[in-house]
Amino acid sequence: MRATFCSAFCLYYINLGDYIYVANDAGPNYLYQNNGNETFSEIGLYANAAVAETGLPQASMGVDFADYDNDGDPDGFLTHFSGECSTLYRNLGQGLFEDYTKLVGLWQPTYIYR
Ligand SMILES: [Ca+2]
Ligand SMILES: [Ca+2]
Repeated sequence: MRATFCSAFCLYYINLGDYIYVANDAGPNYLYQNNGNETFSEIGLYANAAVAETGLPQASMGVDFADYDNDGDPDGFLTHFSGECSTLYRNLGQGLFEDYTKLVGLWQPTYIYR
């Protein structure tokens, strides 16, 4: 696995079959695909699940996967540092995702904690 930079522990394992999603504070997030031979390949950018629709990474703080649209594929929801919006990655199947944050109206940034 690649080195990560997390000011807080932001590592989550999900059961997408054979994938592990790692939410990184600083930098793109990682999506590891099981190669079936006891190794994993990092495919986050290829799968379109590493950075926001803007192409920029977000300061990820938490992640969970659930099938919000009931199509059988688990979708990813990430929270980020204050001042950034949360991100919804819709699972298109075949290990590919699309940023649906704006489409579902979740694009507004969270409030800064004071
Ligand atoms: Ca991140
Ligand atoms: Ca789904």
